Amino acid sequence: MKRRSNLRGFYLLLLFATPVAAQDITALQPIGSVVGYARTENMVTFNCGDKSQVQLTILAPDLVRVRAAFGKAIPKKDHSWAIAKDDWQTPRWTLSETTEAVTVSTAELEVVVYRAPLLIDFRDARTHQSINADERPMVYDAQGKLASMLFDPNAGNFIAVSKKLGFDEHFYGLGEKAARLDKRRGYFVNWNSDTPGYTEGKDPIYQTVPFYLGLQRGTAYGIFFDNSYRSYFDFGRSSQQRTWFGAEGGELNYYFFYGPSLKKILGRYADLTGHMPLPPLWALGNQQSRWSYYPDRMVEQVANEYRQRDLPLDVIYLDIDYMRGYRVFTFDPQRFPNPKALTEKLGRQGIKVVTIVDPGVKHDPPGASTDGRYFVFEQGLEKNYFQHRGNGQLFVPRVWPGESVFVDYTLPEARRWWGDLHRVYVDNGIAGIWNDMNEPADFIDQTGKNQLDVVSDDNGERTTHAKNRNTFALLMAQATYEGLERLRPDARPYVITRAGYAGIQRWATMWTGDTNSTWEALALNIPMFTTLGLSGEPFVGSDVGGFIGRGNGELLVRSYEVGFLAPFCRNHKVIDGYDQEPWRFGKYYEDIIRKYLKLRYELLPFLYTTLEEAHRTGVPLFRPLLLNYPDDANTYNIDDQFMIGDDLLAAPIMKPDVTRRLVYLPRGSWYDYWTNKEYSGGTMINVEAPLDTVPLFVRAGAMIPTAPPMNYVGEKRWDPITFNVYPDDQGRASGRLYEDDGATPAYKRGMFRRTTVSARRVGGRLATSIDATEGQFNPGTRRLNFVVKSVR
Ligand code: MIG
Repeated sequence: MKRRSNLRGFYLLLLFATPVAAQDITALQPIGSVVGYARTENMVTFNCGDKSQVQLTILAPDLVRVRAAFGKAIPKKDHSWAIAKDDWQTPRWTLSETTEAVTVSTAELEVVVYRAPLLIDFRDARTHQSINADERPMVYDAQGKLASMLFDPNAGNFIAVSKKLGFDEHFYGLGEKAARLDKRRGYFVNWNSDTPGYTEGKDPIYQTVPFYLGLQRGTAYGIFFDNSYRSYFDFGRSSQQRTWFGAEGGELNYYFFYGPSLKKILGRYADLTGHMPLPPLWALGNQQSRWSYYPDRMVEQVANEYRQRDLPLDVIYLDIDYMRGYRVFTFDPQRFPNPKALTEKLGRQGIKVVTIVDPGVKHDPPGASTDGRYFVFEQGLEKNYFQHRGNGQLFVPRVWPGESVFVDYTLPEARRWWGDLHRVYVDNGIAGIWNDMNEPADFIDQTGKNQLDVVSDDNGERTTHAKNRNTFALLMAQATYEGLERLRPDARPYVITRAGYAGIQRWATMWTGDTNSTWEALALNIPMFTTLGLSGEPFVGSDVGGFIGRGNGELLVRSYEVGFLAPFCRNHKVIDGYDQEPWRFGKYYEDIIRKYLKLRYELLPFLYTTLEEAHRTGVPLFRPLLLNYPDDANTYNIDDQFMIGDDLLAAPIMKPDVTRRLVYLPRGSWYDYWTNKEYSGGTMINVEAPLDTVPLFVRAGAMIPTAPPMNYVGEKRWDPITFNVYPDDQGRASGRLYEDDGATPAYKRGMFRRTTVSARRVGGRLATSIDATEGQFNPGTRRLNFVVKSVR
């Protein structure tokens, strides 16, 4: 008996481990061969024997867009919710042809389109080496062969692109995935999903970013498959030769980015899908949340506790129980009778309040509830802004308020209305908005099946859920961001989101949803944050301490030892979970947490400088080592170390009872942050990491700006600003400091100050200098200190 059941377990395991992607794309119809082509100022359109068309658009020397339509002409209509820039200045390009191929060349890229079969090969224009090439022609499911396997058989035609899998090719990006950094041999689905308690391998989860980077021997390219339908990415899982991506419908539409550097691609991707704007500086402060702090007195207690214990805090969150019966844009009159008085009181302690706003609007017609009328439902219904099913019925999902409705955010006037509704928060002194449940989740059915016939206006196209699910959160966040911008034009909006699509960085910070309070979940923090950074989302974080389940002091401390360097640093806990504020496990743990929170505030000038770089260049602050060392293959799979900017390397402990670990230091020299002990890089070292110590290293050659420790942003001025000087082997170092008012959008008009500093050895001394300043912002007089960490 026993034996048999064991065996069954074994077979079950085998079943789950079998690496098959659901779709066999090799059985699908290939696009026809080229029979002719036509060119315009920035495009080449190929006509195929089967009436299909393929179009290349030359956007920049390193950016070419590929569109294809199967069995028909490329539609005139061309729209994407993700694209921020379409006014590209066409670079110089040429076209040449042979009997076999037509080649489009820019200064950096050569796109060879073979005629028969139609295969595209992207090459480096200087070396003529292939960077990325089709493994077979693009395919479409002309005969509906995959229909039975599709999530939504009515979505349209399955389409896919196959690329040759490099023998030594690594894959990064693809947004929010519960997976390791290198996606090689992985298979992923994109379909925004509410997945509480997810563990490594769970897929899909909350967000969809169909953008990935390929890296082979230091040379990188990027592909953004701008298709919001349920999509699939196979990085060599089902075949040794092939990587492919496809979608259940929509257009075959992708952008090809050529580096060769990863950082350059990230910059271009940010140009295309939008740069992250700067958040208010306080958003980099420490944040505390709980599902749910109520009534108002409890919120005050949490704030007081933080202040009495000398723990830094900038933000407290109000989760769903602040509302009157979960009605968004209301406050519960018993629990929060005077929200304005509350935010003012906390404001005097230097603490901001952020409220949650879910998409579910309570279905609440006049007379339906005994506790008053609900203007949001009534207005939205009257204006006809809510989603309907194909048969014209109002779509009524069930979420926290019970029966609810969702806004059709594809309607510009509905977005405006929704944004304006935030006046009630702004008038009550609420500093930011937290969008949750925006996959959108529906308790009736979390898969999305119950929503398939829901229609959105979608620019008058009236498309279904298959196209609109993955962009729902993007548009809701946009509505929220733009609303806050209109209501408070002098303040930078602050929006946090759970779901999203490519481009979400323009509107919101994100957090990684409902994690577990486990070591396994903590270990996922680093590959998830670094991956998000490589997917155009620089401002990310995870519930510090983990959301679901019961942690302990050790886990909480180790979690802060990662989180204190995450862009978004917020402790948050599920409603029925054991309390998790920094003091909950006793003084020993609290003291360590205080040390790291204080250190975060000291490092704010460095973090803010690096965040501004992310805003401007698209290169994230929280980085995998490979982003700084793309030609060092030792970095390609590091899931347990990260860097902040170019200079700070952290190697946290993410296992219980462990107080030592191996740390890989890339080439160059490094300083132990705590002891200033110097190490030569390019090797693995073994270091002590007792509970109160996260191994931290500074790159030799760096100058790290720090401020005095403080308990909230603005409590003290950044005076003095200390440049911590870590000279390299030649006795040189350099650094940067970015400053602005930290609150208003004036930085967009040049009201910032960027200071470049350097140091060099002159005889037996180290000479420091301020080399250049840029921008019109006047930070006022402040002392600049230079602290030299080594005498060499
Ligand atoms: O169905 O608002 O991820 O952070 O505390 C759960 C209650 C809804 C999920 C979010 C979590 C939040 C919780 N929400």
